[in-house]
Amino acid sequence: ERRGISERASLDKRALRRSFLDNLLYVQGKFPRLATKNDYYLALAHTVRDRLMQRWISTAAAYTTQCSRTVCYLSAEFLMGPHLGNNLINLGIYDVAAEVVGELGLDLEDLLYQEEEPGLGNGGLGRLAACFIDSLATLEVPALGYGIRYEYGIFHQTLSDGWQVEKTDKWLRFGNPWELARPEWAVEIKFGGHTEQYTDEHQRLRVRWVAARIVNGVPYDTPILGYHVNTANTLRLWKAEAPESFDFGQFNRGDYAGAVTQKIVSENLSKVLYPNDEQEAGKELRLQQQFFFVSCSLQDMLRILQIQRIPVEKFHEKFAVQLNDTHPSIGVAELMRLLVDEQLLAWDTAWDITCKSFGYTNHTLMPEALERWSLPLFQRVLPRHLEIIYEINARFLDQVRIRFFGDEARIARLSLIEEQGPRYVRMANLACVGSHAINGVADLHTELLKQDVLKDFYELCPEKFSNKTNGVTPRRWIVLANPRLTSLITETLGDGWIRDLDLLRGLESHIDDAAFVQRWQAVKRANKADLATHIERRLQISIDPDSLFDVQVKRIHEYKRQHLAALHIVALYCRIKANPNIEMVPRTFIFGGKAAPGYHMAKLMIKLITAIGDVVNFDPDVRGRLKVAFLPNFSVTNGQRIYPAADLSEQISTAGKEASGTGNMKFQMNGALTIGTMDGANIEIMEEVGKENFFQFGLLTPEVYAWQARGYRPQECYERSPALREVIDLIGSGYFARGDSSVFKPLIDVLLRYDPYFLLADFDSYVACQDEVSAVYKDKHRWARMAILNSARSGKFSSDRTIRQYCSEIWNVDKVPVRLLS
Ligand code: 26R
Repeated sequence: ERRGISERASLDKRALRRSFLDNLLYVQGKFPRLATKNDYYLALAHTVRDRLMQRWISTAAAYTTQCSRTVCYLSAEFLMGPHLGNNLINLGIYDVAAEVVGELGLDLEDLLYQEEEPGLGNGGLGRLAACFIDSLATLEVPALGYGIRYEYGIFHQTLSDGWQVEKTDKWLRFGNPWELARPEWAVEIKFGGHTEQYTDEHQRLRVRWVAARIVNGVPYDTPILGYHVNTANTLRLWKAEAPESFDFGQFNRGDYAGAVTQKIVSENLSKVLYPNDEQEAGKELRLQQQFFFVSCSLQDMLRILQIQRIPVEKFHEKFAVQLNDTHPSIGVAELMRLLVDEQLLAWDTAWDITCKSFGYTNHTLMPEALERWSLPLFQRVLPRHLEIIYEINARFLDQVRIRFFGDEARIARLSLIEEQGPRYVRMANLACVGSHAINGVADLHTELLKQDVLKDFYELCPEKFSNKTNGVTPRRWIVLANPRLTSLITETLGDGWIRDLDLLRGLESHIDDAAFVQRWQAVKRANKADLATHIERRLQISIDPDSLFDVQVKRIHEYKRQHLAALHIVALYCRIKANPNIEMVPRTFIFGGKAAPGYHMAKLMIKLITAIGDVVNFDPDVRGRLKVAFLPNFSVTNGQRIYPAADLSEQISTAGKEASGTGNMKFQMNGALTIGTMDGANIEIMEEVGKENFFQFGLLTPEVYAWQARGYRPQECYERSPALREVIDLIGSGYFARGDSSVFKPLIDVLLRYDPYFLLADFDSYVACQDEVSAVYKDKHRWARMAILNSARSGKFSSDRTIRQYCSEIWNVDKVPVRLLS
């Protein structure tokens, strides 16, 4: 053993084995013959956790003594995925851990699958936050992720008769070895009540917020280790609890049940993650959740300032606070309240600090996702914040009036308050006014923000706007998810690419190396065989690993157009039925994704896909050439099996609708080719890989706008295209619903009458492009070369690149290397 490093933190194999068995005994209280698989998982998790502690403490010590400038990433969602495998990789002990458990007769992969992933996010936005947290640690940047410790994460999806059924996600059922509660840093959060004016001892007029209710926020910390560095940053998630000190008796004298009710009401705050895509103007609990975690986090930052003896006037020098969409944007008003009402700073000083602290990232162009809160609701929950927002607005609009003299329409659009009809607080406007930087998440998205959604703010302050194209972490999405590809790349290039993904360009020079191409094909074939086995077990349908794996995994939404892919499958099916001997490249269509529980059309899209599968998979005429599999409960865990096995990545949103997409990048890295529209980051993927290595189709954004302006008649597309007509008529006839024509009528009616996402307009172009895909796939060697080039040119889409840009262009933070304390 090295001197100074205790056995409990040593990375050598003997020490790991001893810790593993020790933890089984002392943490799980089991001996091997009685231990369950989950006991073994937890013993291994604690073995890894022990080794994180030294790095975590060393990191905290380095940041505290150096008073480092720190990124605070505020996000209502962190979709982290399982921790164990990622930590093994980042510690560099994945292989030795596999040996240790292997020698005890266990299988590491088996143990990894025991972990219930923390599904504390809906999709893209939450998973982006997780990739960013990984990259920040790997780049050794001081950072804290702040969010909510939901007791129930995103619902678990099952299918019943092809329909989505939601089950609650009890992820904490067997405990969570990755978190530490820090009750000593709990904070108090106020709700409701009223405000009062008073004069302080200097005869100054001040405001006091007299709350109706107080809730405690208790932080739960999870260490986030970077890849092959000592940096272990913190993900700090807040749990709501009823305060012990709160005197319920005062309100419910002798009413014990009433006091218990109060406790339940308090704890409801962090009970459940809201599935998005729901009309939510009336969701009081969601506003309370947002305020809860934002106030907890800002108060925590003030505590950190105090510990480091930094004056509150330097808040913005210590912290760069990023708002992940508008969900945490109440932070602008809350920081003003903390600085003005509690720290007693002058308004102008406080406002300067606030604007210099915040940055705002927008993640959607969908108008229904722009958050607003009705005034009565807002007033009821946050009376003081409404006053503060009025004051911010009055001062802001004074400036606007001077710049745009007499332009009342513009003033109404910029106002933080929507005044036409029922009144609302506009959270995107608050975020824009209170931030020094505003960014979109792909080139096209940022341009559309400037021209459209945030046009008025762009015209007012163009210098605030910039683009930061999204990225994903190659540690989870290549190294952990695709060990076969990782070995091949590392044997070819060395392992530098894991920290510097641009080095994948080195693969290009191997494209004419027959042995390399053959190994590449073998990796993909093995990954496909694994997924085929998984699907056969789960869904009882046989899958041919040599068929083209055509994959669409993402949230189910009309704008993402899973139903366009469904129309294509039916078109192929019609060709077979018309001519059973037709030559056709065998395809396996794999779908995965959750529909918001209240989004009926999305649920019907799932039913359509499963219903098509139920016919196509068993029709003898098809002779196995088409298979359709809807994999239930798409999640980070399932994604890790799916991306590495894909041949074709479906990125087919209506142009101008998908802000970026990040799944598109995970597919590309793992050597899938993309069929896609010119939307979001697809455009940048095509720029990187070249047109000749990308299957592009569909209307461009300006064409979509032109069709809209002209008055789009989907019925005309239907009448003009015989193939489309056949497909629509077959679905409409009830063929996929045992003759019941009513099942898919709502979906068909929307397409023929309105088709707001232009499926019918893009159908012919999509089918023609898919025919091109099949033609290329027949030439296996050509396909492999294109796939290799896709991987080789995916360096831009590492979240390390994205985070470097945030660090230098928005946050102005530098890395702080950490020395291990012994
Ligand atoms: C307000 C409520 C209705 C709501 C709607 C939509 C809440 C949350 C969302 C999710 C949005 C904000 C989201 O996840 N956006 C996705 O962000 C990804 C990361 O930037 C992008 O890649 C993806 O294109 C975008 O849809």
